Amino acid sequence: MHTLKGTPAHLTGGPAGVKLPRMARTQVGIVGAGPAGLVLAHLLGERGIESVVLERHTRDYIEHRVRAGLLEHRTVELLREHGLGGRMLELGQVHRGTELRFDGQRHRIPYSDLYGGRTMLVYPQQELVADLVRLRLAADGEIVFEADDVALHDIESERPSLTYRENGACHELECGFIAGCDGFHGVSRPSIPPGALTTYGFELPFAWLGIIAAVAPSTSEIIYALHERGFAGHMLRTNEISRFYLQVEPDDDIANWPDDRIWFELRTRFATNDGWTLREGPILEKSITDMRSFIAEPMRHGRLFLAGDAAHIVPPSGAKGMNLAISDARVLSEALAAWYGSGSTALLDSYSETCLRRVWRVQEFSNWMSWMIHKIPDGVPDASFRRRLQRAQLEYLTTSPSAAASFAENYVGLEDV
Ligand code: RFL
Repeated sequence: MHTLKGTPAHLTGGPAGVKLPRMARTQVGIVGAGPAGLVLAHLLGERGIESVVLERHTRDYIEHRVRAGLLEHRTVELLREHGLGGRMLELGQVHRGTELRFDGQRHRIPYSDLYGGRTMLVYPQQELVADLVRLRLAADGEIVFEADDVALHDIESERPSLTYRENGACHELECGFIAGCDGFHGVSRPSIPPGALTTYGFELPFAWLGIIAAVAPSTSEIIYALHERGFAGHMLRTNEISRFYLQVEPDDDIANWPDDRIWFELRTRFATNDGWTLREGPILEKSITDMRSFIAEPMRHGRLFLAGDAAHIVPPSGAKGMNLAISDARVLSEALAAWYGSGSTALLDSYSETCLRRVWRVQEFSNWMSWMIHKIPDGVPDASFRRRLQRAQLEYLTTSPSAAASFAENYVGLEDV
């Protein structure tokens, strides 16, 4: 019987009136039902490896939480190959190029032509999460929604466990391994002893005010616009709904942004010399998101493996976070399959290094892109010098086929990193 060493007092019968936990077992305990956790649960299930996913929010909440929208070619292929992409392929929009705007001029980068015909797909993250939940439950997979007070125990031992509360009752789940897929603010990474992880990161001096508007898109391809007032982005969702971003100060308050001001800024920052016009409509949602870079190394401690935003955050400019999360899930599923198939630890041992090669490549690209498309604030050291570099970068990217090809492979997603 598993010991309860390290278990919080409220689960060991400590304080009066609290029940002892109910014990269950699984091969892989997964914390978090985001893209990383759900894709991992599917890939493991396909290989006959059991898992239980513990998610702190309700099903309804995670199926409506607005997040990312752009899927790399490689992500789409993975989901398709594993039978997870039916609805995504039916409803997602295929994209073959993107537009960079500066000085009122429009520059198209035909990334598909530049990268062997590979395309991107626009499909909202919450739709993908809803698909993955539905398919997992249909395959008799176990997802515990509203799992409160999830805690990790004995992660350095061969019998790690998870404790949590569901409807007030305490549960303990003994696991072969734990996958920490609970995002940047989850409990998994902080369960690793201080000193065992090296972390890297900083806050970028920009933030994004993001809106969802009930209006048809004014473009058929994503637009990244740099204006002297700051960045503006036109993303796509559906024929009736569009997503826009405006660069704002990191400490700005959404209360400072009435709808009229948002549309004025979007109109101004997107303005072109050729009479392009922006369609406007009711704003359904608005929020401000900070931009951060963060990486924790290694992505493993004992029998705990971190995946997705739990281990790394990239600024959203390159639209990569969900793609990285799904890539980690794939690598981890292969490593766990090798362990459960043959007892080999080789892929588990190389998991962190394998993922981090891609993570650092994507981190570099996302930072490069962030500094290229945002107005560099006055307070940044050497701001005027950086602005001239930014100009050289934009001119090179929009005039050199080699530079555009390099952008294309990073944006659409490198195959073999
Ligand atoms: P998630 O999606 O954050 O899921 C973690 C899950 O864990 C749950 N959780 C817990 N559960 C139990 N106990 C706890 N203590 C828990 N703590 C947390 C959470 O409720 C949640 O359900 O992490 P995951 O799976 O690693 O996926 C990462 C992606 O969500 C993220 O990287 C992307 O949204 C980033 N991102 C984009 N990525 C792309 O690939 N393409 C894009 O176009 C793109 N655009 C974006 C983005 C992120 C943005 N924001 C909001 C930062 C645009 C924006 C504005």
